[in-house]
Amino acid sequence: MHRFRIATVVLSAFILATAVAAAEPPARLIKISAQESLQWDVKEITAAPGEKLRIALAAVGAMPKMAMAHNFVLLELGTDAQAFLTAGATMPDTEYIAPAMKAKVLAKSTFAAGGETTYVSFKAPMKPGKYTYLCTFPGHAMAGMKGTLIVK
Ligand SMILES: [Cu+2]
Repeated sequence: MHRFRIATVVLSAFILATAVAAAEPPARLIKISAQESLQWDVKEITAAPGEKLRIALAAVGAMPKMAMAHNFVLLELGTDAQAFLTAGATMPDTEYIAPAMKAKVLAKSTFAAGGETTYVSFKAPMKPGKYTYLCTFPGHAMAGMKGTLIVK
């Protein structure tokens, strides 16, 4: 009898844990299309603090990775985007992100090229504000591959 009660308690706890896990909302999927014209079609994302987001960045086109690749990098609030890009411009081995600037990166995807899609999941920062996201491939952000994540 006693053993049965323990089993019931364990089972109840398991059911409760499962229910809590199921109640957690899934990440909101945001699709961004990266064109060879160096433009993104999503230049503004609005999210709640801590909201789970999943970016799907599609590299439209057929150019080789060396010549044309795109990533999604979200920068810490108040980061000087130009200084960040300049520091990493000659560093392809670290995805054009200078090691000294690593602390400024809140989230980043790998590079995608030639029709590939790259994904990155993260939680929106808790602090409200306007966060810059951009592609670190040299020249791309300044041409138009950047946008703003508005947390409010
Ligand atoms: Cu790019």
